[in-house]
Amino acid sequence: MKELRIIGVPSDLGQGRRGVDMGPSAIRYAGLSAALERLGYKVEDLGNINVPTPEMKEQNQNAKLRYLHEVTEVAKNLCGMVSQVVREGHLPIILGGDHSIAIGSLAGMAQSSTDYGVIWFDAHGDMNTEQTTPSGNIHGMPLAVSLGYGHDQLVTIGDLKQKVKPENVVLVGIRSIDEDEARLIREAGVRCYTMAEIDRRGMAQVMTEAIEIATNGTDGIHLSLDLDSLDPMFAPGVGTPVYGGVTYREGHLAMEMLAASDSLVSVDVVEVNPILDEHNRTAIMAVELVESLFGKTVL
Ligand code: EXY
Ligand code: MN
Ligand code: MN
Ligand code: MN
Repeated sequence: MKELRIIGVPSDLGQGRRGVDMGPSAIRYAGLSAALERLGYKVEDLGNINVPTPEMKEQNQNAKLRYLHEVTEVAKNLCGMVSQVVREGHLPIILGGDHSIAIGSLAGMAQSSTDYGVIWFDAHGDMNTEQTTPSGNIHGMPLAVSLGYGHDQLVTIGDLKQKVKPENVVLVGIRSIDEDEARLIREAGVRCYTMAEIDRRGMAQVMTEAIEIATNGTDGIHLSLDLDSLDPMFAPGVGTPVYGGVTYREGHLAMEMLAASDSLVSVDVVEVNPILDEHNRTAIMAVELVESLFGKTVL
């Protein structure tokens, strides 16, 4: 059983609404460490990465990508920390923050020389680039960046330009994609399980295939868990909620199947926004999903 290392990344620089920088605190407050210890893991919390607050920064108003410089610095720091944790033989649990932080997680995993696949659990594709972004928000781009598409400053973080092979990447839970973003998903050759496909074929079948794709020829799976993958009924505390999402049980089933696959190498838990939440229930949901992911069962 690997030891677990928690890394907080209190960043709200990759998107437009304040509050997601409080995600790591909210998830800790919801009892993450204790829950994992109850499952028998040795857990160490490494604290938070230093992230500037938007008020400190004079944003370049002409810049197409908002807070490009700051997001890059945060990702570089996280990259170093993740690769070190993995080299020490531990499994990193990275708490966001907005989804732009996954640029650093995946760069760190790539640097650690673990050959991994990715399951990107999200309402969104996160496959925009500098050319296609409708918002300038970098949290809509981290998967594209990790596949080598996008701003030079972002794709060159870490040793390799392409952090993961597209044939080992799957999107699950998708229901909101921009037009040009859809084109890149198809071009890149990433398998995309939309909510429509989950409705028709069921989460069990979809996750069986997703795990197969992400583990095919790799050492394991990085799960990038965006809480907006869930329906807002179960996870209201997110910045970009979209109706028609993954249900409570579908979410747990997916995590339980990942636990049973015994292939998890690292995980991001992102986009929890306590300001938009109701009594911290989205952070509590996040902790419950992580418990299932790390093997919690009823019997
Ligand atoms: N596709 C939209 C954009 O690029 O601005 C919305 C992206 C939301 C991304 C969220 C976190 O997953
Ligand atoms: Mn902040
Ligand atoms: Mn996302
Ligand atoms: Mn999302």
